[in-house]
Amino acid sequence: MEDTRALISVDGTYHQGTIWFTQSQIEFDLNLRDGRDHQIAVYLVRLWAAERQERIEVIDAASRQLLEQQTIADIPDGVYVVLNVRGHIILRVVRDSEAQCVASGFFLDPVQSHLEEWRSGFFGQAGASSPEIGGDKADPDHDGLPNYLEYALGLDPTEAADGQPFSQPAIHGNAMEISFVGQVPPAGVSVTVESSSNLIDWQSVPKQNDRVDIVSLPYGLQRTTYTFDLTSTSRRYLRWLANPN
Ligand SMILES: [Ca+2]
Repeated sequence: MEDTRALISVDGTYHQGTIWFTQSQIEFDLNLRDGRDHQIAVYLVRLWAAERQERIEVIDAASRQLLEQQTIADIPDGVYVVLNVRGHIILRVVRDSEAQCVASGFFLDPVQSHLEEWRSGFFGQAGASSPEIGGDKADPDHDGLPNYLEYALGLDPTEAADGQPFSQPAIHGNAMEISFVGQVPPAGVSVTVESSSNLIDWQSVPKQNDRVDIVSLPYGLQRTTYTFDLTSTSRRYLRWLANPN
């Protein structure tokens, strides 16, 4: 009969009662090179009837400084010890009782999408999960550009100063020209522009005699220049939209 306290196999077909165990301590060397916070979990389980107490320590690999520790008194029938870590750390499981030191599983948070990485990179895990801060429509730097548009345009959503990436409009005869330098939008994201003469009726750009010119620049940047025909109207309002493809 399977012991359901044991971790389930990778293919999900059976419970596998395997553990690391020593008489003293177990160390995992974990080097997270992306500069971001990660959530990790260590699964502890008492598969046989020995009372045991363990301590989980997170240690900076370079300085050997103790960053965090949690003590688990009398390990129950399965517990996940969850920790938030970043950089190069040593995760140490230490025996705090007479019994052997054991650990049954070790889990790293799942691979994030490009957007999720962008979001947690700027806002941290707590901010990224808060709709008011990390939500697609949130504007925590109050520059008028919602997060998803900042993502699409390659801007910093925590820095209002870079939220005005557009040139001043220039008038040439019956045409108005405005340009924007930004990153090429990430894969899966489309950026479109709409214009209006009354802020009520909006139409996609370009229309009729409008023109859009895109010039590739070094370092993954591009300059997009919009030229609008003002023959039939004296006003053109513009809005930028970003949406998943
Ligand atoms: Ca913003």
